[in-house]
Amino acid sequence: MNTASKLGAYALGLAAVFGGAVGVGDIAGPAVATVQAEKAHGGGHGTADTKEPVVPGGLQVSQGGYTLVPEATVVEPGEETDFRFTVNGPDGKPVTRYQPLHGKELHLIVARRDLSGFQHLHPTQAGGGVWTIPLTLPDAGTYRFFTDVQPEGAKEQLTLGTDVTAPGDFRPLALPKSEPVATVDGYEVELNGTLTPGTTSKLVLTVRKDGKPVTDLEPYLEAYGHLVALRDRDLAYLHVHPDGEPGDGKTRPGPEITFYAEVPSSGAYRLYLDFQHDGEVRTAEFTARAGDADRPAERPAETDDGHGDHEHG
Ligand SMILES: [Cu+2]
Repeated sequence: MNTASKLGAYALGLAAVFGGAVGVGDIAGPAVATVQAEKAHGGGHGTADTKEPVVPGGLQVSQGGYTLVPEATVVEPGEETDFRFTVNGPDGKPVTRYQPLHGKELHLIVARRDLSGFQHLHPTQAGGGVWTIPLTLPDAGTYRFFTDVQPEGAKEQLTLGTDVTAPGDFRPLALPKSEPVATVDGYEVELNGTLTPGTTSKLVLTVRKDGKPVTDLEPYLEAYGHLVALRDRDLAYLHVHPDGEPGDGKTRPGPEITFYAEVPSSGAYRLYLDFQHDGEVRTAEFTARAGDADRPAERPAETDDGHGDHEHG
């Protein structure tokens, strides 16, 4: 059974908006679907059991005939700009019609390439297929922009990615150490579960405030939590939705949010959990490691002299 169908089983009924192959926790899904679609196009359809090499989402600016076209790829740091872009279709023209994904036609995720400065934004259409969003890149550096979209007529959901640079001097931040509890605005979020490359891993995030479990999380974009994972060093992208939805009669509004995620390789990932409580969306961030290979990927946070990749002894 290949990755897409395995995850499809988990995704049944809860991620239909993302399309069957994308599903829950499926960094590999879109690429697998692409491979299969190409095979189908070439006349073969029956090789679903063959494990194909998979390109994770977000690494390409153009995929399946659709291309992310930013109006500018240089943005002054610390200043609000009107960031504009289009997604151009196979005919070269901006796409104007999209299938909503979790209540929005387009999700824009921004992170600096050192995995700091995460933003999850929802641009609006300005007409003619042009998307616009007031955006501030707080500090200098190169940022990765991801758009989650499903253009009408596209076979699947796509995550297109482009670099945008905020010019100036900057020092990359070390990847924070892997800690089970993240704190944001007085909330503590605890991460339980282990990412195992190539298999579906259960992650449970527990939200507390002042030491007490939060049991009245609010739906945000049709879910109690959204989890984005970015792979350290190349920013391969994974967007996971929880197991269960608000209003399904069994999913509780906290304190636990359960995700099923599959990461494509060992190494370090930065996880960003968006959750809403008391009318505000907050992001809890974690560093998580998948597998044991590639240990040097975890750059020491405090005592680092910038040469954390050296192994002694
Ligand atoms: Cu979004």
